[in-house]
Amino acid sequence: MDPTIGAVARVFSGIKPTGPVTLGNYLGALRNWVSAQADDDCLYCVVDLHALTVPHDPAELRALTLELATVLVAIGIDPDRSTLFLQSQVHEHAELAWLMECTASVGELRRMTQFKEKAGDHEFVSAGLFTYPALMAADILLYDADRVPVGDDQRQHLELARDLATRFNHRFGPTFTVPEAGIPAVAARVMDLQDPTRKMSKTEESPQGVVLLLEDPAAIARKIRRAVTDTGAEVRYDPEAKPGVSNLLAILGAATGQDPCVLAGKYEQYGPLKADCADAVVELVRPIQARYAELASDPGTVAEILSRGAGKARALAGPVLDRARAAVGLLPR
Ligand code: AQP
Repeated sequence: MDPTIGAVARVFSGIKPTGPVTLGNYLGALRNWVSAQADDDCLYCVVDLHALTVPHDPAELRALTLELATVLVAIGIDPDRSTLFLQSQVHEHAELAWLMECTASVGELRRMTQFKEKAGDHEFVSAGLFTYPALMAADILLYDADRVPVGDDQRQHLELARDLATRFNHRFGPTFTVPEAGIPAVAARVMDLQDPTRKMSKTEESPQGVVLLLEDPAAIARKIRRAVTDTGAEVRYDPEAKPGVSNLLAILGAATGQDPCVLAGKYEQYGPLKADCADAVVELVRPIQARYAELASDPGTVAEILSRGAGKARALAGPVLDRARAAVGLLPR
């Protein structure tokens, strides 16, 4: 018998406080964070160190960090079941990141498409943006995570984390668990409503194309009703040929637990699809917004949850970091 059958898996994932949480973040990753809690041992992290890789305003970062942690509790991350914490409050992340930077090659970091997209032709590109995937690998490996629920855009970084764990284990002896990516079958990459060939993003300057989880429901419905669709009137799930309609079908499917291909058969025109999609998303966000309003009125509660979470995370991360330090030949502290 497979000894892992019935065993509790360790799950880890993180989100950057770079902007207000989008529907893409929620459908692609966060709702799977919530469902994983039923069976698994979960750690969830607001990865604030990652937010420093791009230009930012310190006061805004503080506000976004607290807002994001509050959103995570509002969507259903249960601090009594899962460990919820801030990356910067567990210093082991930064220290293991150095070991990962020394395990990764410049060539493989250079191949990361997110680095190329974010670096673009900006005059200033931080070294941190380049080494970001090494920090992300450290985040995951510090907790012996078996599974990492992420959206499709993080697939390449996750693959790198697996490669680094495998390389480290090969060079220095068994040290890290090699994690699997948990990418959802539906809505793994929610696209911008105004440009469905581009990912919906927190930091994208596309006010009409990005749906925010905490946005006024009437504004959400308006954006979805005005989403760019494709030429031809046929409703078909075909992300290549019909990216706009397929995006709406994926959003509606994810929001209502239905298969986008099956859903497509129920519509003959774009209008009713947009109307149903708007209603479904509004229903999805309503209870989250109500819970968020309650929690935000008492910021002390979330601060206490984060402090407790950091304590629990440190207790797990410390021994793993010590294991990695010893493996590479660093003397004990
Ligand atoms: N559009 C998306 N569709 C599905 N999943 C998505 N995710 C992000 N955008 C989509 C998933 O959300 C989780 C948290 O993302 P992140 O904060 O780690 O950074 P990101 O992937 O770079 O997301 P953003 O929103 O695009 O942030 P910025 O603008 O700061 O780069 C991840 O699991 C991600 O896959």
